[in-house]
Amino acid sequence: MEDIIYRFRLEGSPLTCEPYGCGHINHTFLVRTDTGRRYILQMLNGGVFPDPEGLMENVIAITRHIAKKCDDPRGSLRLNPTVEGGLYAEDEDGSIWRLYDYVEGSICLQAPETPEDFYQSAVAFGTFQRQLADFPAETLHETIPNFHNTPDRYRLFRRALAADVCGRAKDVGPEIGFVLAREEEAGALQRMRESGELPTRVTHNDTKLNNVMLDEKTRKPLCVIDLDTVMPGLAAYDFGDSIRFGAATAAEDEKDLDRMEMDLAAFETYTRGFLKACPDLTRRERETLSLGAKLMTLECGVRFLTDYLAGDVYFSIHRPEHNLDRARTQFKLVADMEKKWDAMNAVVARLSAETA
Ligand code: ADP
Ligand code: GN1
Ligand code: MG
Repeated sequence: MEDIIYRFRLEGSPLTCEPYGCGHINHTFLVRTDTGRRYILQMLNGGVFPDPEGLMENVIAITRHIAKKCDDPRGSLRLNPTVEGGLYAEDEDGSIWRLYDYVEGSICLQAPETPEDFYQSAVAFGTFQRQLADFPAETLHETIPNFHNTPDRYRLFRRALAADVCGRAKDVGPEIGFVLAREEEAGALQRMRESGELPTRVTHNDTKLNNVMLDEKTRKPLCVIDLDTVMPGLAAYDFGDSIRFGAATAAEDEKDLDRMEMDLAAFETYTRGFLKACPDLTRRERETLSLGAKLMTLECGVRFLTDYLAGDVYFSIHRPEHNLDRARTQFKLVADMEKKWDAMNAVVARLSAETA
């Protein structure tokens, strides 16, 4: 049992506390008590989040803002107080811990089981963005500076490549070539953000399918979780990262690249749900949705490859070449999106016209 659990006010006495979920960043545990209550206990990854107190201020404010707009208590993550009355606890090593209610009666998917599941995840993330449209964005802490600043991700990639601390660069020549060949295009969204061409919104920035909870019976959205990267951003980031993960025909770490493609039908399904939930996207924002899909996928691949070169210091890995396998699937997806580029844009244009 993690001792830290006793710092929180629980209903009942804790019986079990076990590692839980498939996140790559935080340490997540499922806690059960003798009354049958379940909680999610999380230790924030201090190496990833430089300002955990600022992050928790964000999470507290965002969950309160969303809870006010929902009738169902499961419509927002709910933090539980510590015995001292705070909403997070610091352990003797300086790590920050928090305790959420377990979202009961929910499912969390690693891949859509039906097109409808993926559609509902689009509604969930689109609704999340809309619920935060009146949130004061300037009060948010930037929990990871330059999170989706793709040129900055290239800068970090080049730095890891030059340092090559594990001597791995020699084995990944084709992957390095793939990244460098796309550097100019990779900066497109960042340039549009800086020029003011695209509005800044409060975005989630990590819109993987396993960061949304669906009702296990109705399979409709309950809430969006993993709020650590909620920051000002672009609609294309959230749309794009969902496509990267959920419109892929194989898992993020699939070794057989022949199985990895971007499913155009799934792309259409997600686009329909996202546009329905976020009808006020500007024309220019809609025009950049496909670009968001391609660049979020490329950026994620660059990040996995950077971490592979740096010795696997950021993402949790479960086998030696895990980050390299992940980078390769992302590059395969990007290449497939390049082939399907005109079709992707045609889907967005058609659905935009229908919802205008
Ligand atoms: P990470 O940042 O490491 O991805 P998450 O906050 O996404 O951490 O949590 C990891 C996993 O734990 C989620 O994908 C989900 O399966 C599960 N999880 C997290 N919070 C809850 C919750 N409140 N109720 C039920 N399951 C949860
Ligand atoms: C991480 O925390 P998790 O597992 O939901 C990462 C995302 C990546 C994703 C790739 C804070 O998401 O940016 O896209 O892995 N989160 C952080 O699967 O870096
Ligand atoms: Mg997560």
